[in-house]
Amino acid sequence: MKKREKTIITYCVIYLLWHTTTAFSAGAPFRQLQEDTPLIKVINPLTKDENFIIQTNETLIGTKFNATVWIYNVEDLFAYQVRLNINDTWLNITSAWLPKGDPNWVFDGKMTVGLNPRYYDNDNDGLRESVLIGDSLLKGAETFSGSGLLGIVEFKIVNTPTVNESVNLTIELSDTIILNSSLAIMPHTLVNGNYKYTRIPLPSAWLEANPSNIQFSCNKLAVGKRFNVTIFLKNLNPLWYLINASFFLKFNPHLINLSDYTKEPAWNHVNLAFENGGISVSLKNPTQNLYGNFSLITLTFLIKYQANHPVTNETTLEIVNASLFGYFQKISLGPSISSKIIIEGLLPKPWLEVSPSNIYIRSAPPSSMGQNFTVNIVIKNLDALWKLKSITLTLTFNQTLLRILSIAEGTFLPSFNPTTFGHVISDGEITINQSFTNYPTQYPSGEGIIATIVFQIIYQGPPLQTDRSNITITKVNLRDIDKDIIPVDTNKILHGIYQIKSLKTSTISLTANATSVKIGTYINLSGAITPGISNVNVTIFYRKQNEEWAVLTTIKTNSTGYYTYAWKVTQAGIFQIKASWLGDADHEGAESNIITFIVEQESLSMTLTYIFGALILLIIISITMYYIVKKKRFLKHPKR
Ligand SMILES: [Ca+2]
Repeated sequence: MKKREKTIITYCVIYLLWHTTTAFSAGAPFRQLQEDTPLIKVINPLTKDENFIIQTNETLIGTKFNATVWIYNVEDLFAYQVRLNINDTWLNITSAWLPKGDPNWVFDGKMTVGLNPRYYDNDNDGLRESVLIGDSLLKGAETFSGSGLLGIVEFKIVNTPTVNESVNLTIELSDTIILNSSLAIMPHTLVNGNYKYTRIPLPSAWLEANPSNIQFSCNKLAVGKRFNVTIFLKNLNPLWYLINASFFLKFNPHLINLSDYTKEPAWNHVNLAFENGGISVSLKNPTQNLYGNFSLITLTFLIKYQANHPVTNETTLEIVNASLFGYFQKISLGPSISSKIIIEGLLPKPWLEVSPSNIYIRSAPPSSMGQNFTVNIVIKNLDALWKLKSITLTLTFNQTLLRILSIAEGTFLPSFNPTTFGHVISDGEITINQSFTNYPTQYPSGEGIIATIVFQIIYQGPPLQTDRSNITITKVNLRDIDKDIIPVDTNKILHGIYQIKSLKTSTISLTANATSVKIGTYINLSGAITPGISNVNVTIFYRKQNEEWAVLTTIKTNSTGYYTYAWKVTQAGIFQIKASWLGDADHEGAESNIITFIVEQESLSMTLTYIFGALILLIIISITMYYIVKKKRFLKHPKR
């Protein structure tokens, strides 16, 4: 097509549009509702319908709002014009434009004539009561089919009704023309807009945090747990036309922290700012008119702190400084409803112990090889409120030194309810599992044995070598009836340590100077430790026949390892004695041979000697007396 020809056609269309208005408007055949014909409709962009309803107790003079004009179900649209008429007592048409750049525009992205709107103030009062908008494609351009935007008109409120009154107006379409690519006029249907302004206040809305109460009990580890709180807007009248909402959510940041949030899809713009003592939330530009009860945002919190039982902490999630705006006015709000977060202090934590925790074996090799020792795995400080259901624990040990001979279930948990018990032994590791078969009727509390393990010593090093194996509780997993983890006081877990020190051997000798002594006399005992070890204790034991061993004395060795002791025997009978020493850091102790000896009563000959001696004395005394008597007589009767 030649440029000149194209220009002529274009001018024809413009002429048609802009100079035949009166002729077509008089005809009005397009107002008849016909199905399948294109529909031209005034649309409120806030509500997506033809109603422009303002309800407020305020005087919104000067407030501007937009109306859009749409066409639906058109085919082969080449050019259009639309006139919009209002009552300029109440509204003024301040602006109108073709929505260039808007993908909804029927001629978006196409070359058009680009006509400017025409405004009408027929009564010359300075307020425009009518506007004509339209445009045309250039000849040969691809025409539009479907539904799209024709134009946008801006109104300003210039008058409002008095209190408790309403104003109803029609935003009227007239003089509408739509042409197809043959420049033929297409029949169509019109739907006017309705404007209603009512001077009574709208009911208040309110913000509400949900759930209203969240509680973490003393038998649940709360730190690290997350919970959600949704902030709802309730009772929002659709005539508010909500466009933004902001509020501050106050809480104790020592107890909880915001970790995440979920934005509602209706909001184009969400902004969260962390401030001291809370979060400020700002929402803008919903994609639709929101009303009724709906959620604004869902916040995910993380628990930072939990006190110890019985202290309980709580924080309110308090909605303060809420400010919501509708398209025409600030939204009136009733009192906000807060959430309360209660965090009960955590119960005292249980822990596990290897008992005995210190296994120290000293012996000369290879005497400990093949020997056994037993350790118990004990749970301590268990509060019934934990509602323990199962225990899984793992122990590690040095499998070159030790091996497991047996693992037996402890009596603690079975004393409360029936249990299952199992264990798995792999390389240097035992995993034990014990749990109640059903929900317990009585929860275990206190302390007791979970398992009894018998270890066998399978290696002993050469003398003076020490070998060690930790018996370490590497994993503990206590679960409650909800299968939640029961925390364990890891600082108090007591691991086991096994040590074996290989010693040098020693011997101890014992000799006595007699096999038979008389009561009241001494028997000399002596001996020596080999190798000679000075200044160590030797204990001498004795027993009378068929009686228990008793300690006779403890004495020290001299510088060469000898010892001596003189025992004064005070009791008659057959005695046995032995000596032993406990060993020292490097030597195994030893026990001597047993010596038997007799302690005799005083002998019969001795007794006779005494009697004989007494007789002789008596005789001497008798003879002496005789001579004394005889001499006295001689002195009385001299010279007889
Ligand atoms: Ca006017």
